[in-house]
Amino acid sequence: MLHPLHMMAQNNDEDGDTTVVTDVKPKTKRPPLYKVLLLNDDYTPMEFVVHVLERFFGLNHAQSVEIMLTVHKKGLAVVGVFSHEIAETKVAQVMDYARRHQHPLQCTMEKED
Ligand code: TYC
Repeated sequence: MLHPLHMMAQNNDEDGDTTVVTDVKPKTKRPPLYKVLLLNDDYTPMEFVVHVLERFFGLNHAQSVEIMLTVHKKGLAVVGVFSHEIAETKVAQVMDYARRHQHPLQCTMEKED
């Protein structure tokens, strides 16, 4: 398959003996973004979740308490939106940190629409 930059439409003119080459608009595709989600559970202490949000997502204390309470009440919340690589790193950092502290906290990622 041709790269979009190299694609051209070839149109025959009136005479039918000349090929007019028309550039096709280059279609740039920005990479998809991913939501990082935090899931509720019955055991992870609220203060630990607040600490995780401050430590790995650069949120201040008030923002972290607010998101933690949203997760606690609604079951989950989006904690940030990132490129695939950054989202994967955040999820791995949170999962590893929770495991090391023996908390069942779950963090996952989902492609944005
Ligand atoms: N539900 C937990 C509790 O009552 C607190 C909690 C909040 C746990 C957010 C996980 O992602 C979470 N201790």
